[in-house]
Amino acid sequence: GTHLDLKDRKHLAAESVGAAVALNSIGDCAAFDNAPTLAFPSISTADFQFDLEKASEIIVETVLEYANKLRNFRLVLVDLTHKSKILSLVKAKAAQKNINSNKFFTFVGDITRLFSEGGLHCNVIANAANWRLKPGGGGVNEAIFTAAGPMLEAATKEQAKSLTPGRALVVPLPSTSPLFSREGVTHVIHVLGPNMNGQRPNCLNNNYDEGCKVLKEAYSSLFEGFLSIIF
Ligand code: AR6
Repeated sequence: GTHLDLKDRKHLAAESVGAAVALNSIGDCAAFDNAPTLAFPSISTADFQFDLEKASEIIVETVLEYANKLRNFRLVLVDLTHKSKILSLVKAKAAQKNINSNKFFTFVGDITRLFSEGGLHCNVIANAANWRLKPGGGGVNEAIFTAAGPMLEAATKEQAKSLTPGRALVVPLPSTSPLFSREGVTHVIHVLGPNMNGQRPNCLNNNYDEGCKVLKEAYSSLFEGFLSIIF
């Protein structure tokens, strides 16, 4: 017959994501497939309304500083669609700077389903958090807390009650969390970026001198947190 059951559909979906992945990561070699990997969303550029051009500059600059520090690990910037402006900007800038594409690449997919739907092994994922470290609020924060289950909120509370802009918090994920068992994610790193949205707390009112400084700190704290896990 011509009808596909759910399993077939899932399989096809995974295949099409897989094809996109192959295009995404031309130049990858097998040796890096199981390297410790941090997947991270673009901090502050959606709900927090941070300028995309400035953010892309900071991402590439900070990745460059860390990419040469260590041999065997990967940093992956993730966004939901192929139309993502931040992914295009970062890709172009990373190519200009000749960053090793085995160590740093962009990837299209849901950060909570990178292995199950995208075939990408990531043992650590970053979250664009809020200062209360609470679930909800939409965006990647809501997606990660929902996918991880209530144990993420509990594990987060054990570490801290709030977060300052520019800081990151490493949270080990209980093995009972679906993110752990299904996706192989062992840690979530919450990151609080600078906020340019007047409807959200601590708005910087377009002060990009301060904003860029804080975003740079946020990525540095994130990458330091990742290194503290893998070494
Ligand atoms: N997978 C991958 N990337 C995603 C996903 C996902 N499931 N969902 C969103 N993105 P945002 P912010 C991308 O708004 O600007 C929350 O309410 C998205 O396309 O999540 O730092 C928190 O509670 C964008 O590129 O984070 C805070 O209050 C990136 O993730 C506030 O929003 C970040 O978008 C933080 O705002």
